[in-house]
Amino acid sequence: MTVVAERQAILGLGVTGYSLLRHLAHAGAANLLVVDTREQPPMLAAAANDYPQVEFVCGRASRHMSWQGIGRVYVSPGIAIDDSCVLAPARRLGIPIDSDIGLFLRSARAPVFAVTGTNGKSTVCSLAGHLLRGLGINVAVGGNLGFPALDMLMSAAAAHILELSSFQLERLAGESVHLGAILNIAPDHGDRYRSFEDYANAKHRIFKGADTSLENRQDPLTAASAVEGGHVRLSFGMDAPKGARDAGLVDGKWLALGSHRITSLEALPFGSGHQCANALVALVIASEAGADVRAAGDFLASFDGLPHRMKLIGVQDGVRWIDDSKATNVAAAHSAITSLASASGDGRIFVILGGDAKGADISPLRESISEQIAGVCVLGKDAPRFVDALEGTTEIFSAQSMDEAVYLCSGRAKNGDQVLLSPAAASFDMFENFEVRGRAFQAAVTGLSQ
Ligand code: UMA
Repeated sequence: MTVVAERQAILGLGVTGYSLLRHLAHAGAANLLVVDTREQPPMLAAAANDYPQVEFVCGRASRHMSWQGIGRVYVSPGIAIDDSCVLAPARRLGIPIDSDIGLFLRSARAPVFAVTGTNGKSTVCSLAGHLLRGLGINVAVGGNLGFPALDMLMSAAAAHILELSSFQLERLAGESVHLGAILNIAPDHGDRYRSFEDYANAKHRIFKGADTSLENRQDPLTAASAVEGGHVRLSFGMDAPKGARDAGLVDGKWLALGSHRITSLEALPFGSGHQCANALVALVIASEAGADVRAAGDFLASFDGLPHRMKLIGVQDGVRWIDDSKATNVAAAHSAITSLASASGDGRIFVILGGDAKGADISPLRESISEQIAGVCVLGKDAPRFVDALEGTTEIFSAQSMDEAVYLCSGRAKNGDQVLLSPAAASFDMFENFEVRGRAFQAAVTGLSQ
């Protein structure tokens, strides 16, 4: 009898789909099918060149294709499984729906330390990786931060640090991680979830079956319920650690793991804000991964941060320009604006806001617009919603492009002022992603001096 290997399909040909194609082809899968609803998905040219034997169905053709004979479909995170028209026939046929993260978790040989949360997860994962490498542990870092999870399997790491978005978590079946952390939960992705509760539930999926759960003592929404918590329940927060493996601040200035003081805030290039919380999570992860964290202080201090997160990108005529393009939701922008205001004394601040607000309620941002915020420039698809939400708080002006936004702010800002790009919205209405938006901001600022 001849055994015919089942045909596997990949839905989505972005970063994730291409990593799935590489992984499955490398594992010897024959007869693969790649489907994408876009006419020209980003990785099509590269994938078709590398895998000429694979069938690609893109654009309009994807809506009329037959799913008969497909044994499994791996769906990219950008596709909402319940609402996808192209996936509807596959669902009707009962074809198992899988994901790159499910496949990664079933394949990984080293323990997986997974991090989710509305904000800060890429920074925490990168910082934990920096810390572990510095402390002598061979670690791979990947997931939602851009390096696809399956690519981590190509190196022989002793531990995997995995950033997970709600989109990736929502489609896991029985797979679990060694340690799952939730940093914070605030409204985001309102265009994808029916309710905030659905979004929070997707985040909490990280705790299911985990050996260890790590929650934020200052954010009750991150707390594991009695049924979801790992065998070991750990926490972090800006107060003193509760247990020997918890992280916290002692006497308001010592970063500590249990009773061990690791380093003082004075020795670090950041204050007691969210970057301190990020450092506390990284400490717990490094310690749980087996590192001796007594020497962690130097590595926390030498972490340079990630691009497009509160990065000073230039000083022109005494005006400081700060790129926080990664602030794609209201909570992130609120935190950026208020922390910059509290660190800036009386200096005036201009803020560039707007883009695709993903259906979010923008009105909580009114609280961020203190007297120091001398003006708000709005741009992008939801600019009128930002104007409505912030009316009466400060001067509000509109721009049609990033160049114009920078130009309008430069005309108002004087020596000693700061201009902050922290949009509180996704970038997809005007840019390919938040990185391209941040680079457009940088280019416009550079252009001011030319
Ligand atoms: N799309 C289609 N048709 C398709 C397939 C995709 O229209 O057939 C659209 C999606 O609706 C989406 C876009 O194409 O708007 C990209 O979707 P994708 O699933 O192909 O994305 P990838 O390129 O594989 O990138 C994904 C993550 N993107 C999303 O979840 C939207 C990346 O996170 C992640 O870095 C990458 O996998 C590797 O894991 C980005 C992101 O914005 C940074 N994440 C969101 C966030 O952080 O808030 C969740």
